[in-house]
Amino acid sequence: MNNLLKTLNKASSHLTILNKKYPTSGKTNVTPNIINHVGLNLHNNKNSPIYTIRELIENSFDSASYRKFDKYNTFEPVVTVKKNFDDLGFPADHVGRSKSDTYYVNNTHLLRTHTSAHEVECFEALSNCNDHQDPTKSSLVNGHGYLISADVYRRDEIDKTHYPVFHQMEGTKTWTRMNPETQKVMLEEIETMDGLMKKNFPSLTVEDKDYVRDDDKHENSKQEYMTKEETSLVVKHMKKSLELAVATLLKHRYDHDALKDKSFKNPEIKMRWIEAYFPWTKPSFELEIYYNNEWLEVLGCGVTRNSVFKNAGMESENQIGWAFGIGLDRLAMLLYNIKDIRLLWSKDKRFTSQFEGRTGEIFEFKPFSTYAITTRDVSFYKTKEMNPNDVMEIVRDEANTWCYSCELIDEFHNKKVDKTSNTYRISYQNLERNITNEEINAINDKVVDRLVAEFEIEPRL
Ligand code: FA5
Ligand code: MG
Repeated sequence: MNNLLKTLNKASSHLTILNKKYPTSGKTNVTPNIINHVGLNLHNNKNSPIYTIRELIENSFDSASYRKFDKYNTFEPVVTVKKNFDDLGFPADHVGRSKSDTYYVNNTHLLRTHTSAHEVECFEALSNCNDHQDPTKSSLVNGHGYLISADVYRRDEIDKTHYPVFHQMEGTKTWTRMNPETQKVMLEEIETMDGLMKKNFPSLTVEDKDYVRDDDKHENSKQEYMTKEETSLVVKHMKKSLELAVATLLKHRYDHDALKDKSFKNPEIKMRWIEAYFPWTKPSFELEIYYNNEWLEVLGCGVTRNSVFKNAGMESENQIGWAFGIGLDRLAMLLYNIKDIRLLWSKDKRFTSQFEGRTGEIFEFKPFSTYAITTRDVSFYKTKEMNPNDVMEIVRDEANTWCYSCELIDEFHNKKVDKTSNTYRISYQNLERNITNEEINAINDKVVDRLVAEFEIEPRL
């Protein structure tokens, strides 16, 4: 693996992803292990829980909409820096752009870090659609939206809720302003969604401050080109659509529990809205749900910025709309009670057999025996700047799914030698069998060798 990586980064002038050849550059940091995940597309695999979560959310969005959402589920993951960051207004110094957070193919291309990378091209497609009932009119008058599901890639920490590849669904809905029909359809849809909520989720409570800021200096204020009333209407439509989608998932799980256990009572579904920041929406929010005695963030969203419409060549002052991005893997883990994110990728029969032929169902995953977790501490003096994500990446590349977690557990400055010491604790576990100490030592030695070769660390014994 070590040599392969060197080949990728240094010697080889090209690398191939999904049969396409890309020239490499000094910025290239995508590893063979990551490239091996490209094309697995769990969101399109009927036997993966990710597929079911996607489908249930898609159905929920269509259930109350005048026009069904356009679905995009096969976008390839290599995109330009322009699509992933520039078009969305990411500032030049945003941490998301750094090599320690993002997998770069070369200077101009990367593995998308979120499904928002496809917003602009999907808006371009939307702006050319006609209304399905009246083809003389643009579909945007009465509202038209799209849903994109895809694999996304982030250089991140390693633990049981983080994996460098996960899946997101993006969605937006957009209308033409200043048109009496627009407002009527928006209000009708809100009413339909309200009706569905009251009927299907009588025990749902939502904590929401429910106001729109009208203060140009505030980061989360309404946009200048929209009125307060319009903003309010778009936010309301967005929040209802998202509450309905998430509540639908929870209900599927509770219905299953009730079927298994006659005394099971539907718990109260609790959600809350928090203010957030994204460069391409304003105002922006996050939705959290209360599940198993904890508040969990499930999605980010907001009112689409005028600049995004403009970048898609639309008559930007004429458009209003919302957008969201939701993580499918964490929702799957939550609803099926899958405790380790690596399991989603497992080919072990004890995992896959529980999902085969059960598309569309949410149920309790039955955990199977797990194997020992073995820990190794790696201590060293740093001789140059390094980011914890760089260490994680080397561990991930050498150990692949055998790595359960990796964390920086100690850092101190030794005044006598004027050096900073770091200790990382790496936990190894194979989900499918026991691994021997020799196997673990071999991997751990490779990790240390790589740290010496690439970061000139001085190992401490
Ligand atoms: C985004 O990625 C934005 N693109 C979302 C968005 C879209 C906002 C459109 C506004 C408009 P964020 O980084 O918070 O935001 O990720 C969105 C969701 O993806 C999170 O709420 C979470 O559910 C999931 N997620 C994020 N990081 C991980 C990870 N490492 N592993 C699993 N799921 C993750
Ligand atoms: Mg977030």
